[in-house]
Amino acid sequence: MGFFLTIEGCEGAGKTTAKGVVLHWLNANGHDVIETREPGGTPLAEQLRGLVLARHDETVTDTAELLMVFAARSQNLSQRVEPALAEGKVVVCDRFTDATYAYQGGGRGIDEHCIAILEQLVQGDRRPDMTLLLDIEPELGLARARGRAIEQGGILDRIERETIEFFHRVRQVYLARAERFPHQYVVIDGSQSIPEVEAHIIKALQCRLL
Ligand code: T5A
Repeated sequence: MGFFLTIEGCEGAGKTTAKGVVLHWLNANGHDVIETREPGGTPLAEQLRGLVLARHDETVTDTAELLMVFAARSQNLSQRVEPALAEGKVVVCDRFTDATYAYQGGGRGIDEHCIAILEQLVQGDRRPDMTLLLDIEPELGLARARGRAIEQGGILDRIERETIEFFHRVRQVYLARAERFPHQYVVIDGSQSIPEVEAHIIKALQCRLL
């Protein structure tokens, strides 16, 4: 019933670009699709996203950050994801709980068993059917993300300002999870050109959804 597809990767890996390719292919092949993102996806979850990414005068504890991403996830799941899957739709979600393992687990150092407890509480048995992981050296991804932020006159969010070591730990957790869950993950080299990345994404979609 339905198909739950998530897109993951470090900053600037090309997730937004990949999402465009995925949505275009799914629509062209007659699938009924909704898109969402995490943290976010509902008005309340988007407010939580704002809190997670904003820079604050007061220190945000790692635990508070973890609870905010799961609070947003609970809203997104109950209001958007589960109803769409129940109607047989394909749900395309820009980041999901693999990001929590990578950022709060790898990046912040929170014990993965604590994350697993919240995952079970919030999601029950719901897991992605397929995860496209855009893998990239953090130096290249951050250069892209920071370049775009400068182009758009924006400022870096609270997480984008983390150290390069933080993003190396994030990447290592993503790669470890891809090895552990090969039925779920498709790893795509995000340092390739956009047409090359696009070709790999389409091949992966054809394998699972044609
Ligand atoms: N978070 C999220 C947690 O900490 N815990 C969680 O549980 C969850 C769910 C969300 C933040 O929240 C954190 C992680 C994140 O820090 P986000 O907006 O989802 O933020 O993630 P970002 O990584 O910040 O998104 P970006 O927009 O920076 O990166 P993308 O989407 O991966 O990259 P994209 O496609 O926008 O591309 C960036 C630039 O590179 C170019 C694009 O044109 C663009 O300018 N580009 C390429 N250039 C050359 N070759 C390619 N192949 C290219 N692909 C893209």
